[in-house]
Amino acid sequence: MKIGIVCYPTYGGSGVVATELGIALAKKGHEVHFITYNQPVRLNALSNNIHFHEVFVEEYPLFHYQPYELALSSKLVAMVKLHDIELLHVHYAIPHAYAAYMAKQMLKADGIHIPFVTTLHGTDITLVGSHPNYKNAVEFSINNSDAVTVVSESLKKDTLRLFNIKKDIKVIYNFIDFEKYDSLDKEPCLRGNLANEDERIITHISNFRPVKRIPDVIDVFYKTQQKIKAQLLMVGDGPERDAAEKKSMELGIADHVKFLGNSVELAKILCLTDLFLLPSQTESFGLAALEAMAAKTPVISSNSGGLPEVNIEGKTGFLSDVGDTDAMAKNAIYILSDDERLETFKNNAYQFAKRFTIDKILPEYEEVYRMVKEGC
Ligand code: GMT
Repeated sequence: MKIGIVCYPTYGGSGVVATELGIALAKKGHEVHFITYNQPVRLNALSNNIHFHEVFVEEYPLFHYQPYELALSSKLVAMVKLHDIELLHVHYAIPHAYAAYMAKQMLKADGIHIPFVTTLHGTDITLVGSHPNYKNAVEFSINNSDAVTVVSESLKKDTLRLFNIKKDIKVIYNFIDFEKYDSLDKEPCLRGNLANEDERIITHISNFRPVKRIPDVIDVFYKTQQKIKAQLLMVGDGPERDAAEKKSMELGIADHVKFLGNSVELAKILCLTDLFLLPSQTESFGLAALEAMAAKTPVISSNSGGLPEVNIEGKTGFLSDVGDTDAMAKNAIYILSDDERLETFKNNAYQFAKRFTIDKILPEYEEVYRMVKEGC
């Protein structure tokens, strides 16, 4: 199939899922066209089957806001015609589903029928999409998609609760390409560069937005390191980073907290990690937690959104109410205080993550593609 993928090309989970999906589809012989404003950050596997088309938005003094949806829908029309793309798969509703709907209508006027699949990722529903400023347009573009997928049962419930949805919504979980993680076992883990031998390594990875509750990450670590010698690796960047650096200085733990910024070496960082922290306010799935588990890392998380579908209480880690940093620290200490127990949690995390292997998830997307093509 010739598939056009639209996504945010950044470090965010929706862009990562879209990119990894495109790479896997290309490996299976599909022709994949990424159409977005920058080359996706994880798109490092250029091959004959992968194409990238950049959407340009000209600066024009009249425009207070540059019309990205317009440029995107025009580009979609042009690329569908030029490359005979058979379907579009848009990740994150705003504004991608809206642009795909417009492209579909424009192509229809030329006698070309192109279906589009919309995958909802989380904040496009729970935080931004349901805001009165966007709600009508988001609801319209979801209802006019040829198929709609969401990344967890929890997000399906939220979508149905927040919008008047007339379409079937299919749950297709986030996934992991285990090849990337399993091959790490063959490389030496450079733990010594980041921590002393008697220290545990605790990691948090995110875009440091308020929804990730970065101050809670620092709190949990602060309470944990009072009982367990440890280092905290803070990976990623975003609006909450400066305050977190300041807080770790004020708490006198700055020597034990390393802010590494954005990294494309997540698998390598996770392979030397003992425990992953994800105390988010809301998380439709928690791809970062799954990536940690694939690297044999147990997870201490909040119990919000889809996290209980990924992190299993007392098995792959522990879940607590949002903001309950005492409980999170207590559970972190419990896992980290005993080598044998830590090993059991690590193995459980890895085994459970296998349920989300790309080999199982990819055919689910292919099935949706077949369905919308046949319905065309
Ligand atoms: O985590 C973020 O804030 C980024 C966000 C995105 O849309 O890029 O991630 C969302 O999509 C991921 C992939 O489907 C999910 O695993 C994340 O849980 C989800 N984030 C939230 O719901 C906050």
